[in-house]
Order: sequence, then structure tokens, then C-alpha cells
Amino acid sequence: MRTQVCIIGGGPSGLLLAQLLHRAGIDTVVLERRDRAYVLSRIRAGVLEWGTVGMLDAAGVGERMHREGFVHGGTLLSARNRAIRIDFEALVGTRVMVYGQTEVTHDLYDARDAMGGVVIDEAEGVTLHGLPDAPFVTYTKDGTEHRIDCDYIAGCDGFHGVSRAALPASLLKTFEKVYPFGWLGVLSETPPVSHELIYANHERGFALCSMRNANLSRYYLQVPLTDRVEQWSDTAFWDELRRRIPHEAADTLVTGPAIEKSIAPLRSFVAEPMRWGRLFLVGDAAHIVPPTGAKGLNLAVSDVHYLSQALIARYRDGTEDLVEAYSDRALARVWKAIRFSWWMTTLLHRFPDQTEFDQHIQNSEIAYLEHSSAARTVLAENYVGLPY
Ligand code: RFL
Ligand code: PHB
Repeated sequence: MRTQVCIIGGGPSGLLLAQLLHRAGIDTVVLERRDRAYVLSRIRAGVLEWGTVGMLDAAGVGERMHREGFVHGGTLLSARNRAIRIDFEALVGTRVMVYGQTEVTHDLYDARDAMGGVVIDEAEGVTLHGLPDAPFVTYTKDGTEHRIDCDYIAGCDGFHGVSRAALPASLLKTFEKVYPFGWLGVLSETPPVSHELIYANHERGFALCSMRNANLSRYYLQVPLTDRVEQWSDTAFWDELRRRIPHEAADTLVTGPAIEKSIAPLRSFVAEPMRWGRLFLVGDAAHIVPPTGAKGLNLAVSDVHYLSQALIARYRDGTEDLVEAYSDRALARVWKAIRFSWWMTTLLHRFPDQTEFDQHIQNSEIAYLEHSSAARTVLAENYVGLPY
């Protein structure tokens, strides 16, 4: 088989890239390791920057998002039973869209099917060859080995994919920070406790109240890395959440059975460069952020923005400059989101080794946000997403 761009990974970044390239007349094949039901059942991010909304519109997959998503003009930060509202609209004139990654992925698969695009799922042993200049990819499906010749490879295969490892160790530089706690997440068919998200700083640890729709809520608790999901009964989860959020919210919290419960570790990670010859790294394959800033999915989409621009210019005009600039352009924005996500995580969590000095700094940082619209503007500008 031959294609112009072979995309490894059928997550949001791979499928969005495929859709944008298709609209520009560029042929792609998507290779996905898992089956479709698995890919569509993953519960992950919930907040879309307005730039992400624009990208989904540009790909022609925004219709259901605009119908079913929730536009939020602000968010709440709470500490010591006081809530600080970050008014995105007033501070920076933009809003965000609350619409689950699961739904985004659904819409992208529907669009891919509608245009008859190729997604090869359950592709095993995907291997990259011929890099940096003459790429091809091999994989096994139903026991038979296949080969795809291509002009370019887009590595959209997430943190545990194979693409990043195809870069020579002498070229690849990685940066990592692992945080000493995780997030226990619960999805429940209950009405959200607040019509805006609540990010809670509490002496017992961080908590987040988020949502998917009018009868589907998503909540998180900071937990030690040693905790196991089985240790957390639904009752224990709700009791702990009530302790950490403002009293007014705790009093109105509607609880119910958890329909999903999982623990995710928190880390910051960047791999440089994001291009080696004709291979590009995109999204989680190149970088990971802790979810506190709601940036993971949005960063994957901004990578797709830079890469789709570069490939469209290459095929339409024959110019290579944007292809050559891809890594630098993407990384400039990545590092800003890495910084913001690290800062939000530091601001809102309790660290096991936190000293009294550290606690004073955290408290004064929160007081500063409460009293300074300049400080709130900095938070808002980053949260809604820096310009591409
Ligand atoms: P994805 O979504 O991981 O998709 C990668 C796809 O590649 C496939 N794959 C392979 N395919 C073929 N061959 C191989 N060898 C392959 N190896 C892997 C995988 O099966 C998968 O389908 O990466 P992508 O597209 O870059 O998208 C990035 C986002 O998914 C990610 O940034 C966010 O979901 C991160 N994230 C969160 N972000 C937020 O903004 N808010 C959140 O609340 C949030 N929660 C989360 C998250 C990520 C999590 N992970 C990765 C464990 C919760 C979790 C649990
Ligand atoms: C979510 O709804 O899953 C969510 C929202 C905001 C975050 C992280 C996760 O910062």
C-alpha cells in the first residue's frame, strides 16, 4: 500500500490530522493498535480551548460539539472555603468549551467513516523504517505482515507509542518531572455540583469538580501514588470530596454510583526535537502535562495545527520551510503549557515534603490571585489557551 502521510495512532491527534489533510486533498492511512470500541471508551480530558474549538470546526467535525457542549465564561478556584472566580470573558475576552475527549474522538471517527478514510485498527507490531529520508511502515494484521510506503510519518501514538523511540538516542533529549501524587477520577450519572468547574486547594489535598453534561459529572481527588482504586469505595470518595470543596458546594453535592473510577499519575515530560527528517512527533508522543491546567488534549491539537499547516504548504506550494520549522514552532507553545500546568499543579496540590515556608508561599499566591486582576489575567490567558 502507498499513501502520502502514514499516521501512527488513532487517538484525537492522529484522527484530527487525518481529517484536516483529507480536506486539503492529502491522502493518509491511520494505523491504530487497539480496537475501536476500546479507543472510543477511554475517559480523558474535558475542557477545550477556543483554538481547539476552531480546529475542530476547520476539520468539519464541530457540529455536535456546538449543539451539546457547554460554553464556560469562567472557572472557580477555592481555598479555605473561599471561592475566587476567574472570569475569562471579562479578563481576556475568550471562553472555553466543556466537551469530553470521548465525544471528540467519536465525532472524528464518524467523519473519517463518512469520507471513506482508512483506519486500520488492531494493527500489531507497527515498525518505522527508512528514516530519516525514505520512510515506510510495517505492521501485522490478522497474522499477515503489511507494508505502507509513504512520504511522511506522523507519530501520533501517545506516550507509550513506538514513534518517539525511532529517533536516534544521540539526537533525542527528554525532560521529565514526576509528581509525588496521582488523581483518582470518578465519573457518575449525577448533575454537576456547580455550573462552572471548581479547582479546590485543601489541606487534605487537591480536588476538582468537572462535568460532561447536565447529568454526567467528573470529579477528581489528589491521592498518594500508593493508593489503589479498590481501596476507594464510592462512599469514601464522596465523603472525601465533600471535605475538600467549599461548604456550599458540599451541601448540594448529588452523589451516585461511580460508572468509572481510575487513578492516573501526574508527570511533565517533553521530548526534543519533534521532527527527524520525515518523521514528526505529535501530541502525547512528544509531551505530557499534569491535567491540572486542562492542557493535554489542547496541546495535541496545537501540534496538529502546526503540522497540518506545514504539510499543506508542502503539497500545495512545494515549500519546505514550515516542515523544517515544525519542531521549533510546536515546542515554543508546548513549553509555555508545560510551565502553566506545572504552576497550576504547584499552586493547588499538597506536596508530601511541603515545608511551612512552601505553604506560606502557596497561600500568598492564592491571596494574590484573589486581590489582583493582573494575576487573574495571567491565569485566564493561559487557561483559555495562548494563541497559535
Ligand atoms: P492518545 O490519546 O494517547 O492516542 C494515541 C493513540 O495511539 C495508539 N497507539 C498505537 N497505535 C499503533 N501502534 C502503536 N505502537 C501504538 N501505540 C499507541 C493508542 O492506542 C491511542 O489510540 O494521544 P493523542 O492523540 O496525542 O491525544 C492526547 C490526549 O489523549 C491526552 O493529552 C489527554 O487525554 C491527556 N489527559 C488529559 N488531558 C486533559 O487535558 N485533561 C484530562 O483530564 C486528562 N485526563 C489524560 C487524562 C490522559 C490519560 N492517559 C494518557 C493515561 C487521563 C488519562 C488516564
Ligand atoms: C475533566 O473534566 O476531566 C477535566 C477538566 C479540567 C481539568 C482536568 C480534567 O483540568
